[in-house]
Amino acid sequence: TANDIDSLRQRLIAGSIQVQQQIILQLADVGNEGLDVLMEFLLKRRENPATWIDGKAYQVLYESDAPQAQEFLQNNFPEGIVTLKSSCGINYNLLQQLLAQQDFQAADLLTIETMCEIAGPMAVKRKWLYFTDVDSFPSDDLQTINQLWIVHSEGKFGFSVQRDIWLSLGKNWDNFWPKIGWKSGNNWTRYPNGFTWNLTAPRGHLPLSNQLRGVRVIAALFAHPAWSK
Ligand code: UYC
Repeated sequence: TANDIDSLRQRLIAGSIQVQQQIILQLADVGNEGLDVLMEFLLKRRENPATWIDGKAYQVLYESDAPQAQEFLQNNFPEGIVTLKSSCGINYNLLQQLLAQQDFQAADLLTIETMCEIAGPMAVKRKWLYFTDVDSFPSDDLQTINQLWIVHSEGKFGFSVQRDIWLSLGKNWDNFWPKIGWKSGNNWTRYPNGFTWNLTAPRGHLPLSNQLRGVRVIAALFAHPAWSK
């Protein structure tokens, strides 16, 4: 009823993050009125940086086959809900789309490729990064990539999520790898099929950084000034 919808609307605005997540799932199940509430919610919050709660609401609309939802996204969020800022002319539209589709494996590959593109033609040819490449990455671009991952993964994936876990473990790599599912006992997780390419993965599981050439690249990533502002 209209009353029930209104109660969901109120709790969506005022609830804790856990409540908001629950309400979004309920709204997804009640037809057009539910979609209307989610659209109103996204519009109201668009002045603020998108969080994974916005991402969840976006995701419901994105996955809906209701024409009104598709039209709404086309008109209001044609490039998604994350501001795709770049200081080096990179277009993050495809990464946004892959993450909106929850194609985490393709998004992971594109993330690595894009970071090589930021580093320049030598890195693109080499297909991997030097830690000195990472030091000079623009913060804007790292923040865009990171926010795209966070917003479309219920806050589970992203470099800053990995960094927080690593800091909470006293920067201990041997404890970090098993914690995010990159190692089990003495065994490194095998690329690509050993990894979990969906939201059942451990927090911090994605994006991947190949450890074949040591920890310096990921250490440079975690030391980057992008995370401190
Ligand atoms: N791979 O094992 N990885 C590759 C990971 C290691 C290896 C790519 C992550 C350990 C080889 C990605 C882990 C190791 C290749 C990742 C992991 C190893 C390769 C594709 C857990 C052996 C072939 C992009 C830490 C013991 C390519 C890329 C090559 C590829 C990711 C082996 C994303 C997170 C130490 C032989 N692995 N990688 O970088 O470079 O090539 O020879 O980390």
